[in-house]
Amino acid sequence: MSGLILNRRRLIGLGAASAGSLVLAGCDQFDFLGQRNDPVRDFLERANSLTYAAQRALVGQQALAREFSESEIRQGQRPNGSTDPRQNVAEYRTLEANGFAGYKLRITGLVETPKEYSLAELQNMPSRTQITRHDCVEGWSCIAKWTGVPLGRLLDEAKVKPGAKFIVYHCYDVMGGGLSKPEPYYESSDLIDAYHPQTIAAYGLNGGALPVENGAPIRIRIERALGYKQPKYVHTIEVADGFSQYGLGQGGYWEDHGYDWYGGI
Ligand SMILES: Nc1nc2c(c(=O)[nH]1)N[C@H]1C(S)=C(S)[C@@H](COP(=O)(O)O)O[C@H]1N2
Ligand SMILES: [Mo]
Repeated sequence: MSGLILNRRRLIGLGAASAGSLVLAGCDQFDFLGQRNDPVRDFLERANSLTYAAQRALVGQQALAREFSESEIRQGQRPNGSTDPRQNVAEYRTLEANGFAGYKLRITGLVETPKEYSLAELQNMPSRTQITRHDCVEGWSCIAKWTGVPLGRLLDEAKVKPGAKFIVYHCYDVMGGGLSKPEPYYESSDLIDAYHPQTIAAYGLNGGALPVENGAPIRIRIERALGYKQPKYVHTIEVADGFSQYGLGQGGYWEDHGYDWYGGI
């Protein structure tokens, strides 16, 4: 897989450290990176593959993200990005108005048995709770307690087919792009991150239900990745052999607008 990424991204000898500090400058400031031939975007893109290869080699495949104690939770999880899809997504508005009783989390794509889970079904499955730190590229962090179903269990129930390489996470919220070409938020990960023991489909935050502003009813936590790789408002988890067919082809809404695909920390 890293071979594919290295080819596609034309690895050249750029310092991962300097790319990292550039990324830390922030989400919102990078809106201009959506422009295809922006020099800063090109720089980030070339640095990506190096970051991916270097980080995968350094951290090992199943290294755990640091977990914290209850006393280290200092504030609520700061809402960022989309915080209320009720405003412009009718389907989401209806689901929320009914306490998400009609919500289904779908597992589709390269699986032997496509699955659908209601929120209650997910809440009745064996869960995992973890206190971790969320790092946004805008330069802020929050320590929070997340509860959810290990994603690996859901993937196992659906039985991932051979040939699967990526998981694509589809969200309800629409980021822009106009009426003719709406851009729903989406993300993707490799199978290593999807099956990582701390990767969960989360429905709980700091001991309560996950609020709308933080991604209700389900958001994915991939604890060794940056904030934008933590998709909120997820309705479909699609097993795929590539991600070029989704969105603008870079593996996520923010990736389509210039961010690193791997986004590891
Ligand atoms: N669906 C969706 N997921 C999303 C976003 C978004 O706008 N829409 N923003 C991302 C970014 S940049 C961050 S930092 C976190 C914010 O999560 P929070 O609101 O729970 O703090 O969600 C990520 N996942
Ligand atoms: Mo973020």
